Amino acid sequence: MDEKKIIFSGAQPSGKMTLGNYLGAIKNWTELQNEYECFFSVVDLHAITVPQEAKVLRENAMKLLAQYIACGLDPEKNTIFIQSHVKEHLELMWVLNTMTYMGELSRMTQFKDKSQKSEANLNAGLFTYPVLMAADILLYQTDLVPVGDDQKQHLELARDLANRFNNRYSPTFKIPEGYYPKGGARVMSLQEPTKKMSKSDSNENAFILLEDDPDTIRRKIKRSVTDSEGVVRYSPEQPGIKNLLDIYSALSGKPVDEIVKMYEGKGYGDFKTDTAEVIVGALEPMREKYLYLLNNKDYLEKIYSEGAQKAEAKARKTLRKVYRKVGFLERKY
Ligand code: ATP
Ligand code: LTN
Repeated sequence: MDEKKIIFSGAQPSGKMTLGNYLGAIKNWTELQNEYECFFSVVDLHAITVPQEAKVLRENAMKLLAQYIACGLDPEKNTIFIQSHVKEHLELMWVLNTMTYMGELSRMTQFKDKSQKSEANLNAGLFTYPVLMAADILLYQTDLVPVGDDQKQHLELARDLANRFNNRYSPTFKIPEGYYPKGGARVMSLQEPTKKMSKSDSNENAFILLEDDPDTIRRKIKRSVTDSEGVVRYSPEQPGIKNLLDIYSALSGKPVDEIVKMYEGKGYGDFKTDTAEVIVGALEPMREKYLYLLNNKDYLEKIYSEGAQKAEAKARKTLRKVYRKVGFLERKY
């Protein structure tokens, strides 16, 4: 029997999950879990490249784990774990650091963006962030990496590093491929629909959180920025309406054309009310499960502990090979 192909992905516990994270990432993961052997990590080591308060980071890591499961990732089928629990990620990162060129890292657009925004915190971790991400991926001999297209450049580095190591020593790492959402599903801000919906936005009306209650969702959609055309149409000139149509379509499974037809001759009021109900209908069962899971800390701890053990066993194998090829002495006791 053919072995299942391997998937690795992760999200940072740097805030609360938004509808953007769900439609751009986790929803895809749930669709892949039956066909592949999957590793999904809460990447807390990446999160501290931006200052975090310890208590909040711990809470967010637990919440993100609960969201993974509430959104439909089955802990029986997948390996779900906390990145900082598997130290091999850091050990492989060190080796890869010594093979990564400064020039490669300074060309990364995420680094350029983030370093401009946080000049006061231009730490080395922000610079080597992509090398840690490469280590995450390569440790598990990953075939496919489902991420939003903002991560393409980082994935390219992981591929380059894998090839570089394989050529310098001998074949060791699988070369991973990216797996991007169909149609590039990028959910936009509800307040400035030309910018992506981001959990770190200072305006709470700009995003919908997976943990928002139905009334909050209705209020945010009602206040979402549209335009003065007054016609529900899928056009780049109406980015607010276009974004709501994309969300409506992704969550209901109805094609955009069909939704546009349903609102012919009607104003934005009806369309917004119905869009809000589609979102509430999709998120409410997940929110209930999420709240239930958060009250079951023992269960969550069991999942992440078992996950770390499974992940470690796989990671250990790759790291042992790497250490041998690089020329480190083997431990004898
Ligand atoms: P921030 O919003 O603070 O910039 P982030 O949400 O982009 O952070 P992660 O939590 O690491 O950072 O992202 C997890 C995944 O969610 C990534 O694969 C990313 O591509 C995807 N993602 C994030 N925002 C959106 C969005 N608005 N639309 C679609 N996908 C998104
Ligand atoms: N940088 C990623 C999160 C991440 C990741 C990974 C994604 C860290 N390590 C490995 C896929 C594979 C982001 O989505 N912001």
